[in-house]
Amino acid sequence: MQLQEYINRRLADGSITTDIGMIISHLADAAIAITQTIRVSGIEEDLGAETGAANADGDEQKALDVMAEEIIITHLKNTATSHILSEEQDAPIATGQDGKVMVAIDPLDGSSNIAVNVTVGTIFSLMPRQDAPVACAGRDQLAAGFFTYGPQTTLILAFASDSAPQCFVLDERNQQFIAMGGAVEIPPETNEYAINAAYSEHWFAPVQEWMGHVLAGHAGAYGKPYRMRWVGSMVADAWRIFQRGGVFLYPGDNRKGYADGRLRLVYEANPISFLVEKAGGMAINGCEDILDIQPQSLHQRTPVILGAKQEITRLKALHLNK
Ligand code: P6P
Repeated sequence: MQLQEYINRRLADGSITTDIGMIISHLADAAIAITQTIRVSGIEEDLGAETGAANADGDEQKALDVMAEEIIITHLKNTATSHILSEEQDAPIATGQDGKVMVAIDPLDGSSNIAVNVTVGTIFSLMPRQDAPVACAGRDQLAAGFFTYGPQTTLILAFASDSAPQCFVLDERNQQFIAMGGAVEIPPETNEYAINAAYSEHWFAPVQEWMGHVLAGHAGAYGKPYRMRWVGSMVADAWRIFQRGGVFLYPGDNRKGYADGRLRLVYEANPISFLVEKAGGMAINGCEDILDIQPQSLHQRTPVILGAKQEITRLKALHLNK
């Protein structure tokens, strides 16, 4: 089934509004345009090159960060999107549309990987318009999802009315997203984790203790061997978890400025946590569900610990007991 047919069926059964359906359709068109731009990166222009500018959080901007954002904003201009809340902008962009929906975006997650041909992606969150315009708590999102630009361009998407996310893959022969597999479910148990172990000296006690049990394998409290993956693009690690299970951790640590980790609540953690809970997993900041956090600012960070329910339950207990 093509994505537009999937959207049309949801419109017909009343589970999504016309505004939501149109925004998703336009985001998909933007992702196709970004895919085509990436395919010629390094041929016509090095899109992994730094622009010399930095985004609101001080991250070095790459050419593709800027181009991806421009493509997305252009595609959203003709929808019922009232504001765009972007990682690349200090403040929300008012589109001038009298729409009921705000869209938060990380236009190009993992952009440092562009220059080395590793999967990157676009993360999006659809929220009810608020006059501030301030982002809602993650649990109140209208829809959320992300695209990956890797060996294939893919999409994982969930609406508020869904009981599970749905995945799509771009058929580049006809530029159509095609539904793949059924309802996505994260198995409650796993032996695969994603964390940047280079920071282990900086982790706080709960993560240190959990990792001690994990690395102890059969002799440890969890009694089994694990394996580790770390792509350096959250969308790539998350996509793997939605396909074969696992857990992802970017916890807070004692590095200066990293008490709440590196990832942003509104346009990274919230959309992916929304998908994770829809898929039967858990997403916490250590002690509480990420989706229950009330955003205080657009670029605020949060520790992110998400995926298989059994492991996340263990990690939550370790945080609550500390
Ligand atoms: P580190 C990419 O810059 C990102 O925001 C996430 O996509 C990714 O998981 C993380 O940062 C990688 O961070 O500290 O390992 O480079």
